Amino acid sequence: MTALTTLGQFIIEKQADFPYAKGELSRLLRDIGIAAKIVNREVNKAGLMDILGDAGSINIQGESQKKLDVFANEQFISALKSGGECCVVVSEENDEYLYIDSEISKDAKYIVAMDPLDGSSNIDVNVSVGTIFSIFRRKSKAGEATMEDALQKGIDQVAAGYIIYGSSTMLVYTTGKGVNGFTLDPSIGEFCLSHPNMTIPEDGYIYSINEGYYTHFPDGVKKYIKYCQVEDVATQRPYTSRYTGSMVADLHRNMIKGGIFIYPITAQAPNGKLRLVYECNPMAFIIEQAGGFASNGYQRILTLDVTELHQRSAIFIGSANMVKQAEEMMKCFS
Ligand code: AFP
Repeated sequence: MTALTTLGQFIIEKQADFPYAKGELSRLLRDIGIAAKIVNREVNKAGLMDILGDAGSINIQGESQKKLDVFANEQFISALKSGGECCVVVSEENDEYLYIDSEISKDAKYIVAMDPLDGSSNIDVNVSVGTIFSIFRRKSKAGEATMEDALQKGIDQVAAGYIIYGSSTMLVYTTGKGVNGFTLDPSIGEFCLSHPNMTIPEDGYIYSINEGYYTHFPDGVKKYIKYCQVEDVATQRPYTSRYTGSMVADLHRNMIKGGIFIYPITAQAPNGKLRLVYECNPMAFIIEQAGGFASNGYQRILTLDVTELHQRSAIFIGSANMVKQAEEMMKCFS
């Protein structure tokens, strides 16, 4: 029997990878892990409790918030506040960034951007949802953190991860030295290392896109979808189509099995739907660390300029060869 490694043990062991680190990032990741367990408990109870339905408020994207979104947002913020290693939180649920003005946090080194409960429209129907997080070092030296601290390019992330609340709950993260996945063992209440050194196959046979919007897609995307559907024995086409409406679930599956996830610009969403800071950038960092690639169709996601907290972007992400091929087809029509 192999020895069990908990997330806490793993984080401490990996601190040696950063000889000058003083343990702040480790503590920050541990705080996120604790909040994830609390959110997991509530997500699991969602079908039982009178917790479904709109909380009544509308977030900056004009979307109605579910109560569990609000709950998850509060839990992560509260864990980050009490941990003291994060001075700014950018969240999908908050219009502005939140500067943590407490004695222990105000000079903390790290910024956290997050989507506390992504895919939340799936909660009502018991389909997987997820949390996505991204961690940066602050640029300003001390005192109140600035907008510049919050608006950093994806390439400057020091860590990123996601939690998938699925048939089992997993936390997957990277600190720029590969990707590791931990499955929550409910009997001991610990995330345990279950997927060490995760890698995404270079080629895949799954494509994930909301084909209902086909007529509104750019021609390059239409061409790529047709390519996926054409029969060809040599390349094992037609590919399989899988799309849950929960990015974390779709990307997690594609990371393990190989595949591409696309959310392009559409006629209705001319800049794309997904958010660069707390959806595209963290997922791009994780997938690249696993050996895959992420693009907006023309440019690597991690190098895109960030000008707004809730900026949107198109995304093509997954197995490197699939994303490169989709990019080639986009170029044909640009
Ligand atoms: P919600 O959090 O509003 O459910 O959005 C989920 C999401 O951001 C992402 O997880 C999905 O892949 C994508 O939007 C689904 O969008 P469509 O319903 O337009 O396909």
